[in-house]
Amino acid sequence: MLTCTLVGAPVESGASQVGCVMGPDAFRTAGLKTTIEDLGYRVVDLGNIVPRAYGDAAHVNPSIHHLGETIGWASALEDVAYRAIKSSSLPIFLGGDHSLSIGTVPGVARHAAEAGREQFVLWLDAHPDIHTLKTTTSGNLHGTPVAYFTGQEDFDGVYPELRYRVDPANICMMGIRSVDPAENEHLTRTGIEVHDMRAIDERGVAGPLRAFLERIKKTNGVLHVSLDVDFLEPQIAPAVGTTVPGGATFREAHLVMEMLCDSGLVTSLDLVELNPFLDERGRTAKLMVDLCASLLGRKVLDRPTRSY
Ligand code: 6HN
Ligand code: MN
Ligand code: MN
Ligand code: MN
Repeated sequence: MLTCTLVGAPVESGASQVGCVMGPDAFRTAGLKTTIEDLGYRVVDLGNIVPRAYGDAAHVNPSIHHLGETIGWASALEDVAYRAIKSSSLPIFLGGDHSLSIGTVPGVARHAAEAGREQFVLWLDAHPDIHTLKTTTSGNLHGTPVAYFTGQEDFDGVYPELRYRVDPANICMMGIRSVDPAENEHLTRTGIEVHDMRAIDERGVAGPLRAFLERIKKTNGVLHVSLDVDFLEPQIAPAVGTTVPGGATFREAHLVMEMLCDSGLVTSLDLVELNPFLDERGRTAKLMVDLCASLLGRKVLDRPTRSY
């Protein structure tokens, strides 16, 4: 039986609004564990982890806040992510804000490197989260994970030493619709594949995703999926502090999950930015659990798996 490990990471130091601290427990209340068990998995819930001991950390960019705390979380998460992916078929990291990926992505990338596989990342988000410490103007560190784990300079000696970076050529972003000017430059410089909402309006999600999955299959790579609640249209997913209109629809999001399931390539998952304080009767938490179910094999009809 395949084992799925749930890791709660109630980090909210990377966001400007409080509330993500309640995220992991809201996923549990929405029935994540039994939903996954009903799909035939053994589920181990490791509970909520705590950050490494941290002190005050300062940076020349005065807008940055909660630097020490966010690094404390990242360092604990890198370790737990590595151990969780080593011991199970699918770790799911329950955020917490998106600064969680500062730890989870390098942690799973270490496992991939040791297995001689290439690490790929699918970033489902309204934002590219590719600020460096110099370029962030909000100072919210959930806007920085992609710049860090692709090895952009300027994190050296501040964030944990990056031993396992992800090649920008192995990243695909979908749902993007809010990009700061400096992030635009970083995206151009790194050449990361971005399917913004304009592109999805024109081409849909299936074509670009199929091409990315084929690329992963060809290199025998492994795939980490990072799902930010704000990837979704705020009318169906209001529980996030950084809503941007014009997000993925219910069907677009499910199709992404169903294709990911059929691909068999997903080896780890972040569910991030859920802020239960902003939810309406738990509907966002429930939708995220349903998306997770689609990713893990819930089907509309029992028919042979389609190959993507
Ligand atoms: N997220 N680019 C904006 C900032 O503050 O740097 C938004 C970041 C959003 C972060 O979506 O995880
Ligand atoms: Mn494993
Ligand atoms: Mn994000
Ligand atoms: Mn976002």
